Amino acid sequence: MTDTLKKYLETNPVDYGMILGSGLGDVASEIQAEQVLAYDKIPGFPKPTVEGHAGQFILGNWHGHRILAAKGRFHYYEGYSMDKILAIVDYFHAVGISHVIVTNAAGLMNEKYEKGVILRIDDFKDFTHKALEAGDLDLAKIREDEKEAIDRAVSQSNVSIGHGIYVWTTGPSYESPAEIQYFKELGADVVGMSTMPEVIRARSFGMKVYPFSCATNYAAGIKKEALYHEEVTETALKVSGNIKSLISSLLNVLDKS
Ligand code: 6GU
Repeated sequence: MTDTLKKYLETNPVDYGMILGSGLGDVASEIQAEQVLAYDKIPGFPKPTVEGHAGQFILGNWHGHRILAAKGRFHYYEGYSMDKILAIVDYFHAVGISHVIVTNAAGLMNEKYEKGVILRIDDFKDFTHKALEAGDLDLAKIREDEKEAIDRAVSQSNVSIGHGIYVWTTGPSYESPAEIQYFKELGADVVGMSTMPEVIRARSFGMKVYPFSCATNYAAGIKKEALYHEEVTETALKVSGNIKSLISSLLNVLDKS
């Protein structure tokens, strides 16, 4: 089997890549598709096993900007090796993408914010002890030019966002209230099961990275109510309009820089 998308991209190159997290697949509806390719049509590509992760690349036009979106990603808790977890970023690199927008659904710990907030991820904490396999941990921290581009995009959009530190855990289970209390004391703002290795690998390739969390639910013990899995997709869907606006203005800013 040959990879027709990669061949097509050799003659029709694309600058922007985007990874859509749990429940955020709807964000891709903003793209006028030029090509859609299921991951299982790509030789050697892993298959997502998680509900809410479609497992396809969508190449197309986002309000005048060409972009390759990955709908569905690979997680450590699915049993994948780091090579498989990084298959999407490695693919972006192989087809010459230079800027990557990375999104995820995460649990909120910082009570300064409310459920549904979008956060710019400024740095990561690795509680899996696997991140080094993706690259040097100092690549996790956002670069000044990336931060400036995001802030300019926010000021030109109708969306307000926060910023913070993301803790990467292996999953698949959520944390105990005591673990969340500990993460809070360490200065973390959101917790999730993805993104950190992708960001490190992308920066190690020299790509510009724009990482965002959508805080779809409060982490354990933050509020009296228990968390439930459907909350992730419910909130992600509500916030997807804001994410679309933010991405549109970020692409406008990046095109001009
Ligand atoms: Cl509370 N924890 C983790 N590890 N990942 C999440 C989450 C919580 N909420 C959404 N993703």
